Amino acid sequence: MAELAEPINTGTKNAKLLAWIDEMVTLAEPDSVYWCDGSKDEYDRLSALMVEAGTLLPLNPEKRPGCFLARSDPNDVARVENRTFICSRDEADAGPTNNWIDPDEMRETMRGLYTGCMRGRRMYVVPFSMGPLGSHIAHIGVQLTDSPYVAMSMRVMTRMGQAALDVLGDEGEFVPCMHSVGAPLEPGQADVPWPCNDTKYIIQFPEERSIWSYGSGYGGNALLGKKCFSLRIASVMGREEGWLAEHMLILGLESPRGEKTYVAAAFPSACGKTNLAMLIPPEGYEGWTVSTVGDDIAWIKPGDDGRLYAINPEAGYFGVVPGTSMKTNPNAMKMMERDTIFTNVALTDDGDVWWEGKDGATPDHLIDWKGNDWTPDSDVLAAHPNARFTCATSQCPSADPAWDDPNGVPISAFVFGGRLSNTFPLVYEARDWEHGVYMAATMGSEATAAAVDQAAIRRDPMAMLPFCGYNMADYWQHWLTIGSKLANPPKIFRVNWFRKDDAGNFIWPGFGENMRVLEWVVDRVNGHGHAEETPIGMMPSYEDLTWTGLDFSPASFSEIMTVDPLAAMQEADAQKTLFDDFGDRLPAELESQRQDQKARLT
Ligand code: TSX
Ligand code: MN
Repeated sequence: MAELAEPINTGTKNAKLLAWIDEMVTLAEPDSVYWCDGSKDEYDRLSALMVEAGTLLPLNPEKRPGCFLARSDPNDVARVENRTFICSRDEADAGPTNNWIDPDEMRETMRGLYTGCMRGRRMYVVPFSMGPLGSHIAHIGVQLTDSPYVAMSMRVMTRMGQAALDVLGDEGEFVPCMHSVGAPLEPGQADVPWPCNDTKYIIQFPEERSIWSYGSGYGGNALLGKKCFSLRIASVMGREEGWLAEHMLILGLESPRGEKTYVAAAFPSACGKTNLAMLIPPEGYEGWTVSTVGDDIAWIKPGDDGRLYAINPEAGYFGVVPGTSMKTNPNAMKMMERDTIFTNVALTDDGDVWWEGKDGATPDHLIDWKGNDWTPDSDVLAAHPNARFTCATSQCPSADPAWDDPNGVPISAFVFGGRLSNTFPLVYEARDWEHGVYMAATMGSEATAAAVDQAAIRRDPMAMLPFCGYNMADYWQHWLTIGSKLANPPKIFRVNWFRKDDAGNFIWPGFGENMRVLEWVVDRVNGHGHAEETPIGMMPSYEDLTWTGLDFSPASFSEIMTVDPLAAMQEADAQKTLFDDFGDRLPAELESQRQDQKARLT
């Protein structure tokens, strides 16, 4: 076996960290402990180790230099929301939209599962910074894990290693993140390429700001800096400290006049967030530049000037691969040409990767994500629909110059979107901050695939349903409070790229053409865009958008923008069910916004 040198700590005297590691080592009984320094050399040694173990397959260095393919256990392919718990002392603090178990009971359960869980394995100590090193918006975490795949991925996804320990210092605070795949090895027992356990728990303790994860090595279950820390725990920190942790992409829009505007946008899953974050403007927008700060998470803090400043706490992308092509996201395609970890895509005969939706012809033969032979006649998908690429932010061709700026970027607009076949228009603007919070709180999306027409709308307030670490009603109040304190709050918009005509076809061409909507958003926030007041909010007329290079008629615009007052009233009525779930914790402002909306529709 390839060996990792220097498995001992030389990096910190932080007493709280050392005591916690001692406690976890005693509990989990790993064979050895390795402190990650975050170097490229260490990354290379970790990958060599995993190639030997069969966890990683090196791809053809001519086709995909520096790239690897990992195939997960077929039962460990996505986040497990029904195994995810917010363990606050009081159940009401987790709220009706989160799973809850008493924290003492949960700690007992987890201690039981963790006992001896790392036997026969090495524990990696993974210090990391969420956010630019030393940024006043950033925070430090330390993950303990028995998965080298996780340690390696954390180097891509975060600022990981000695540099994070240096920021932590001997007295600094960190979020402890305990992780085990839950697959101890008996002496002499052979390992498997993707160890995991059928029993899975993803636990957040909001009061002590800690994370305990067990049984999964995949994505948000295991890369604990991402959803667990940067959204669930950080949302709690943000409420206590007066900032926002949001499930948002951040993009920069520079006009031909050199005016730069930053927008943060929240969408539920399967709406193409990464594609929007890396959008390439269409024909007619030659003088414009769209740049990417982040594609998934934003930490947003009020600045001294009464504006909001955002950082992307992550340092890498963990993006869905299937559906990505030169048409949907050329920047992502370029980004994953090298130094990328692919998980659960298909393997071509010449050592490259393939997935459904990739450009070009479908190969005659592949090895599918489960490791089986595959041909176009096979009745299974070659790549898992949730197959991912793990790749450094610095490799993104559209990376914004300020993506690593510790001060963050000023946010001028919040955009909230969903996948909605009818009723909801292409774009509209909130009347004011409170109205915008109401619009965002009631947003929703249709489940993908499955039912074709009348797909059920799943409410997903601010796209935070699976990610808010406390009572969603308190979170809405926090949004209202933040806005009320801002001298210059961002404008709030809703968009819907997914409206369909009577024949069931998408009306809007989507992708790069979304730039036309973003230009109107930029115009509005910079004070030179026109809008009409309507019962649901401020809306553009046909002439308010630029149509150069696109054949989109006023009739089509009318079809995608028209809101049937009866359907809008039904929607406002349906929102009551959502609000009622929160009882008297619902901010009165939101019910009053709903009533005002109904009154305007009457
Ligand atoms: O990502 C998407 N975006 C945002 C892009 C910047 N997708 C893919 C969603 C699944 C992840 C979209 N799909 C978008 C969109 O704006 N719009 C649609 C719907 C659509 C799909 C295909 C076409 C038009 C609209 N037309 C043709 O392919 C020719
Ligand atoms: Mn996400």
